[in-house]
Amino acid sequence: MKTNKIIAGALSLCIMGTNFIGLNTNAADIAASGQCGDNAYWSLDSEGTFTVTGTGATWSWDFGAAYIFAGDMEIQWDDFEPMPWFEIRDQIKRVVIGEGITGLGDVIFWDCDNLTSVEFPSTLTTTLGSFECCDNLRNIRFPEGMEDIGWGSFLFCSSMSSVELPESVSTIGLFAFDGMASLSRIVISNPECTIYDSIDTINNISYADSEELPFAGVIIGYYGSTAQAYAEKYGITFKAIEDFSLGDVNLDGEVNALDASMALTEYASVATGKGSVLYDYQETFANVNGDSAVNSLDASYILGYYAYTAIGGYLSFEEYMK
Ligand SMILES: [Ca+2]
Ligand SMILES: [Ca+2]
Repeated sequence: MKTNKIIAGALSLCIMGTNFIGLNTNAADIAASGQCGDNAYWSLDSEGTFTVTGTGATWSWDFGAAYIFAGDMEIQWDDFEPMPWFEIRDQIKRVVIGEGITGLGDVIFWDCDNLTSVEFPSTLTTTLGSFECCDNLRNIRFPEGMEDIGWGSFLFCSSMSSVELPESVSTIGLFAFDGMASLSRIVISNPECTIYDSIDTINNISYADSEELPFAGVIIGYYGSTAQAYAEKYGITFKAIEDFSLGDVNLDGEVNALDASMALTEYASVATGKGSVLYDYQETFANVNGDSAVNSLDASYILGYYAYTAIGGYLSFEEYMK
């Protein structure tokens, strides 16, 4: 029951939004900074970029007893200890987590409604309730060392339509992707990922709605995976990674210029020393000629196949390549 109350509280607090503390800061030019972990520090610049630097995990904050119970709008403030930037959170537009940071704590970016993009470092392994109620957060790229998407990590992130998880993600906690109204697909590329066994682990709505409907989108994973078992248990549409066409780098069911552009971006990023921007499973779809690298040749084959199918070509990509 405790988790139910917490979720009810989180939802109600989302709805209450910025009026909830009655604050109206008009401080666009103020840069603020401080400590947010034993060895972690934060700063917010006048452009709205919030940066975390240092090493290790950030601290967690919580709303203690500051829950607004469904049907009972009383707030108990005694234990309310939000993150230090709580009152200026609407100024945060972009979050950059620096190399060396390994974990993001609970409700660290709670209800940052103007936050649209987040950059994670290669060192990050865990999140925990970190982005609850971020209504405009859209695209997240997880580092390939990401391991644990903890409890409520993206709860009520209502604008995020697609989530792709690298093979390194080994656990997805309760409510991690719950209440995500726009979510239409999630790719879980670790066949043995431990997915918390609840209909509310991945869902468009939350238990707070009266009906326990399953996630209305698609779960994409490998045959025989825990992702397939989870989808089947809760009546969610499942698509197998094995069934997508070679060249369909973003696994959207079509091979087109977007896929070619992803292959080219990968080539440019690797060639300039910035590292891979594709997950391992995406590279297998991008490296269409099966050599050692994703490069401009693959992009041109993808474009060629796109043109071929556009005029009615029906061979598979593999057959086309012969
Ligand atoms: Ca595609
Ligand atoms: Ca290649």
